[in-house]
Amino acid sequence: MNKKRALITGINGMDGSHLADFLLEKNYDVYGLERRSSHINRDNTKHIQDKVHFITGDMTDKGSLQRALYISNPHEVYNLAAQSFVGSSWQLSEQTTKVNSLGTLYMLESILAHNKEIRFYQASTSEMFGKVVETPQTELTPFYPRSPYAVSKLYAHWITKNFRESYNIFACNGILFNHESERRGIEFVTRKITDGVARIHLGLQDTISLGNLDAERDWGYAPDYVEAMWMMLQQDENYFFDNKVGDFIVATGECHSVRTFLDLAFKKIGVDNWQKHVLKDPRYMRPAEVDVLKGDASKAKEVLGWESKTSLEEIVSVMIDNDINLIKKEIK
Ligand code: F7E
Repeated sequence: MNKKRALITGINGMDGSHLADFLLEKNYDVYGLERRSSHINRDNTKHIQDKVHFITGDMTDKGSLQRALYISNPHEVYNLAAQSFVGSSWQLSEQTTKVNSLGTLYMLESILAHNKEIRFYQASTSEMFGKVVETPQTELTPFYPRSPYAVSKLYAHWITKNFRESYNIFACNGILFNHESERRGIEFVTRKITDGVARIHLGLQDTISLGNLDAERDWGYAPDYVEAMWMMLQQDENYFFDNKVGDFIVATGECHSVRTFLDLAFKKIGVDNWQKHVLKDPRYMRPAEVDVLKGDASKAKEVLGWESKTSLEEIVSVMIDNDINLIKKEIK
């Protein structure tokens, strides 16, 4: 049987690289869209560099998306490329909107023109629930975005749904709650903490500067979550169109504060009283905050058979071990 082909945008990001690992394991031909730059960052994909077909492109350049579809001729497209850091979306609101909203529209239009049979996954986000109107959040909970990032993703969510309903294409929105791994970018709070705690453990620094410690998130493990993305696109076609099962919450159903994350991280290096190591820095506070998110992934469990497998303790532990090793190599 011919191998299945998948095109992943944002291949070098945390999710893109975990999904590439997962699809290679499943014997897919994996194509990855990456932006041109004088220093391409393939830290997350260097272990699979020889297996992935990299294509230069940009979500804001429709011609490059058409070209990527022509080269890869995929069965499945996973749209993971984004300006994904909420904190920067106030400073970069236009770029955030171009990449996240228009980029998704360009990809959908390109798919329609290339081959309507392509199955499309859109990386939607729990940030769309923002100032939540009910807890836990389900696929039916109304949205209330609280950042330019969340607003841009809301457009992408609805245009994906609209293209599905208008053109009958197999398109899914995965509404993923926060998910982390050792490949997370250093600007996100979990990795910032595990990197900082690792440096404190190794005697390289004394403190970590953070913003709002009371924010609560539903944190899962990225490798578990990329499996849910894939499962969404494997649904039976008749079932998919008859039952309109396009959008799925992917979450653990548990929610913890940044403070609890700090507890777990410092406990891992044997420190109980971490308060003296954490400084509150107003630079990391956001103009509008999302206080608490908690997802109900019952539909994903029922329809896809998906469930989160990794506990927050395990995630923290893997991330800290990884950071300690990386830093040790860095200072050798
Ligand atoms: O912030 C608070 C911050 O930047 C989490 C992205 O993947 O998940 C992610 O978005 C919380 C916020 O992630 C610092 O205010 C405190 O309440 O790790 P984060 P995020 O904004 O939740 C969603 C689902 C996405 O879709 C996004 O793409 O932690 N916080 N102190 C801090 N956050 C950061 N970054 N840095 C701090 O110093």
